[in-house]
Amino acid sequence: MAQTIVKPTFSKKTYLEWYELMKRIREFETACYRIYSSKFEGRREIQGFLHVSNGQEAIAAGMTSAMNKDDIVITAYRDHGNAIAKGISTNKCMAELFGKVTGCTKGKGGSMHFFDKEKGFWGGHGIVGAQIPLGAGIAFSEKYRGSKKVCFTMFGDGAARQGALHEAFNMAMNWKLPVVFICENNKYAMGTSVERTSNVHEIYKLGSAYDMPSEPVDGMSCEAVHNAIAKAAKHVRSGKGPYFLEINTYRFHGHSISDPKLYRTKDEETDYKGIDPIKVVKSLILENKFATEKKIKAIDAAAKQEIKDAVEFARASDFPDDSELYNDVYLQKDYPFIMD
Ligand SMILES: Cc1ncc(C[n+]2csc(CCOP(=O)(O)OP(=O)(O)O)c2C)c(N)n1
Ligand SMILES: [Mg+2]
Repeated sequence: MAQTIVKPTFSKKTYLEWYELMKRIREFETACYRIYSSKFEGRREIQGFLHVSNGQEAIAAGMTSAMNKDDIVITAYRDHGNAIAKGISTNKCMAELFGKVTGCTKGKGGSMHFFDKEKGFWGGHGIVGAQIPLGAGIAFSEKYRGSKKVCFTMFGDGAARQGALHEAFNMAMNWKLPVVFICENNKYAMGTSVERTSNVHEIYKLGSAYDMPSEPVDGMSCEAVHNAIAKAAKHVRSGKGPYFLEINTYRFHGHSISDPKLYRTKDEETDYKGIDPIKVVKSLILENKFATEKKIKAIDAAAKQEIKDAVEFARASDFPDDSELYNDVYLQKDYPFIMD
């Protein structure tokens, strides 16, 4: 696939905002990949699982420009980019990866469990597909309380094969809940391709079983994502019930850091890197003289510095105190067996 220069259909301001956000996310992901794979003063600073979203940034960018600030996002464990897009500071995100008390989940959640209720980011969920009914539940709560918020419920192509999806789709349609279901189809669930998990390869078609309006979206294009999200959100906010988008994308790295990616070809990777959304938006900005090379370099440098600062912040922060162990988890302090 050759990189194509698209004529602008959005304002200069929007393209620059998309570029800046995607660049910040890419720098964050690249930094945590590097830190995870190395040691600092003899120890690994980021432990546990780590799943990065390099390549999928146009989804976060297009969603951010199309949704209302007080809308809600809930997603799976590949959550860093969507959390940053929803406004959680990179300091808090990096500190969470370092297991520090200043993290967005006070250092107890790690990579898979970013969370910030104030920002409308309801996680970060490690159980594949678990967030699909949770997202429908959040939408139920918003409808019940009469708010106009939409809950954007995101999941992967692997999660789309979970039974919970069908129960959630059914009830969400039946109750006309304000939810946009979004499948980030990055072609693989760990090392298993979409083609190997079902006879139905076009995941958006699952919505038709529930009469849910559903469509595929080009997830390497910020414009396409924005347009689809805006259309879906308008439909949902008018009270007509859920909408389902299958956003087709690609993860440049393996499933997690330890994945050697033996299940896919170098040609496939090269093709998708040719349509890297950051490169596409950068070319469009330069071609249309929305910014000079110098301005682009300044945005790049600012993103690099922000993430460098976030690493310093995380490094300098404290680990949670032992007394915090049972706070904010689904266990009661006075539950008998934990006292022994
Ligand atoms: C219920 C459950 N089953 C299996 C796993 C192990 N697992 C972790 S990630 C994953 C693949 C999910 O792929 P997908 O939904 O496509 O998301 P992606 O990693 O591509 O973002 C699996 C099977 C799990 N975490 N939870
Ligand atoms: Mg996947």
